[in-house]
Amino acid sequence: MEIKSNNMDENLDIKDGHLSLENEVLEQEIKTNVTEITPITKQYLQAVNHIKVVGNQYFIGDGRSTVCITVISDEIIRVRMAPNSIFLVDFSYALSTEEFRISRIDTYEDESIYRISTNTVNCTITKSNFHIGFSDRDDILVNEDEYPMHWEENTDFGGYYVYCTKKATPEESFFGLGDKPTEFNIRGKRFTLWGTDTYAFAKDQDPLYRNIPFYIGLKNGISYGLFFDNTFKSYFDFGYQENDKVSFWADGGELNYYYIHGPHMMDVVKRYSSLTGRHPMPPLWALGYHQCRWSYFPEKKVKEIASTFRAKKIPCDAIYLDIDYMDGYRCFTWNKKYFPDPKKMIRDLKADGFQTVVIIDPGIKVDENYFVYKEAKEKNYFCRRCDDYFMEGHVWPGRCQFPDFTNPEVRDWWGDLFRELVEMGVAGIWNDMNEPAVFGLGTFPSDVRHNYDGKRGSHRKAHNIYGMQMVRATYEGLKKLQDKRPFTITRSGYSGVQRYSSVWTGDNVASWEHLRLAGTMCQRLSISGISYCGSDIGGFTGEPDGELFTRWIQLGVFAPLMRAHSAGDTPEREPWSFGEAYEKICREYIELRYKLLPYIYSAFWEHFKYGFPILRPVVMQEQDNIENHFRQDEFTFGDKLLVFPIYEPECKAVDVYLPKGQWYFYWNNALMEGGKAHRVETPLEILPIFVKAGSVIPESPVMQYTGEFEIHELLLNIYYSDYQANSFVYEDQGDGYGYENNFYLERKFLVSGNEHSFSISQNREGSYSPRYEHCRIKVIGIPFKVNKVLIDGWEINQFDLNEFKDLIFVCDKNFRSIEIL
Ligand code: MIG
Repeated sequence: MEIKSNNMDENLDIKDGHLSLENEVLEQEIKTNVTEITPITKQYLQAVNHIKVVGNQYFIGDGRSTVCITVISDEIIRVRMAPNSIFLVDFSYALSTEEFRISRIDTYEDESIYRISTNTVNCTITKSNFHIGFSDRDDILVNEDEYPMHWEENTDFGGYYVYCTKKATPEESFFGLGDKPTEFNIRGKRFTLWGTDTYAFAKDQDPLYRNIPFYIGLKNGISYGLFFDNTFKSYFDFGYQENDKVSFWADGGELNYYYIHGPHMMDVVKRYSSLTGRHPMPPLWALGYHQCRWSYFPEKKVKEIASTFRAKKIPCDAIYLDIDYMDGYRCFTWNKKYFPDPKKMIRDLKADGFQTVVIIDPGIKVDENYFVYKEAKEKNYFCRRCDDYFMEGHVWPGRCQFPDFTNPEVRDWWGDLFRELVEMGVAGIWNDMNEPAVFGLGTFPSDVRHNYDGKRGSHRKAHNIYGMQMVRATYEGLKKLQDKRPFTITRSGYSGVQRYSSVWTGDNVASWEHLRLAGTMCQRLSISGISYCGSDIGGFTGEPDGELFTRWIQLGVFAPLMRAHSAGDTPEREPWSFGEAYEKICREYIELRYKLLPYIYSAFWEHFKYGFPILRPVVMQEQDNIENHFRQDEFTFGDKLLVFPIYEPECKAVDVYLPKGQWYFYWNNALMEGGKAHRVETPLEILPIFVKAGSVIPESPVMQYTGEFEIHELLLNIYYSDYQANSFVYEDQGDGYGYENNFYLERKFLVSGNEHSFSISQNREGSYSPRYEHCRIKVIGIPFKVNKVLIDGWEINQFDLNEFKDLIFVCDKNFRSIEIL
């Protein structure tokens, strides 16, 4: 590593090779020097006049301000700006602990530029104007400043509004930013990040619940990501104000961003998820179908819903209790009139294959006779206003106070409150209202103080991470209290929330427009690091008709989280609520979900282990094709199944674009050529699903709930291709942490075919061995007449061809190779 050191900056003090910023920073927090400077409008970085190198950090200054550029990995470069050369405490709720690789760093300097290069990215600083640019190994400029970074004194609160403006080229597209209810490609739009309770939100409404300051740019076939790790209210403008500029800015904090190189969108998303983490493996049951409503009560009603699922043979794994299960909406209590013996009810439900998930909100009722309130009050765990008054506000329980989840001690305490629920057998926790939502006010006033993990801050700084810290406390508490994998679902979240929870898209509406939004929003969440997501099937508010509900169930099969939910003032809404014709189709699709569970579980593993998003928009498969930048209806689940959900009433047919390669239409195995669109008929019972040629798709028999019975063989559907293709199938115990200690099985398949033969090889990783002994192999689409089947070199004499010419045979689960001639 070649490091050139330039003029020393007197403001920075180096001890043992480390910058000692801590002390200065603390001082900065207590005594800002606002008064010494006359209020200014925007200030810009000036010409670079000194550069200092400390390890992989490059401090570049203009005499007043300093920018710190850090090489995080070969593909990730971090940029921070300190207007008065004093950096804030370096602390982030977003980052996970993954370690990165830096192969080498080179620097280059001449009169006009300073350049820091890894083996994939160059970060170039133009000295005369302090513009920062990023280019790839071939010197293709990928991203560059339009203006030098700038800021403005915040005379009301201290600190600075911080701004960054970059160039947007005419063909550039933008994606990401979490849950925005708008078109998938966000070019031409402006957004705010400030988590908000948005009941019955409208298309294009902004902001919604989540705060994900990460976007992806794509131009000329090259993609990059930008993660602005700043928790203050922030803004993103993608060519809305001026078509050729992209800006992001925040009301405070540090201008602190990560440039993430591609060139492929998949690389960008994977690297972003290395930075901010991934959802651990969920319990297998949590990938089944969930039934929710505001609210199922009393106990009799809950049991009636559960037994109707079983009587009608509609699979279901989870049932939810919304706020009415509590005593006067007091968290961690039960309404004993409605639920006299919750432990027994939960046990009975479990015996019938149902897991119980209960809601917990952040508002704690002010009530001297309520143990949670008393404890938190004694321990001083509630949030306070600037003058030390408690932060009080009305939510469901009436007058409430709110734990400060940004205090690690509060998080520990909160986590432990779940002990009784866990002992009762509750399997999952649903955290709602954690933006936080307050009736009337919307949210907390900005003067509310937070511990912010000892770094201190007002609600201006903590608002966007409050909900995430709540569900973190919930998740970490559950993890300590049980050996099983926690299941959590949250409404609010900041980047990194995926380490602790699944999310749902919030209070949507029973309309066709919202069905389409659900499809787009889940894809967007998925590429924004939050793969474990879903929408309220059927629409939360309003009333769907049978057709809309059925189409939503179909979409839901292909959402990582499949949950139906509805508001209390709407008619009941279960898969059987719309008459038999709809019920039949809903059942078939929920059954399809259960058949696909081994595939869905494998796609989740691919997310957890390798960082692939579960839902993948078409642009991610073929980013060079500019038309794909605007495709938002179809997407793949994992990389083998492409679906085109139907977003319109009485839709007779759709034109589905299939990415290059060959695909089989799921319903009749017709082979279709990719790289073009195909017209597909779409009667209500048909959701267009396509399987990539060369795929190995594991299939489970239909069960009424996961683990209902042991399987005695695993079905592998193998789709012939005349090219090589990889697949893998993941299995483990379905719960617990064995997988962290190699106790799992990852089967890696390689298939390849030509006009006369087709072969399948298997390699296994991990020490788990499923109980069944055999695989039933079904090979679809063989174009030649089958004469011979060899398993590990031995010819077998038993194989069948069914009426569709699928080749079917049974073999040992540990086969190494199969040859079909
Ligand atoms: O003020 O708990 O988004 O899913 O059913 C409404 C009642 C509070 C909002 C959630 C919704 C939930 C509802 N909650």
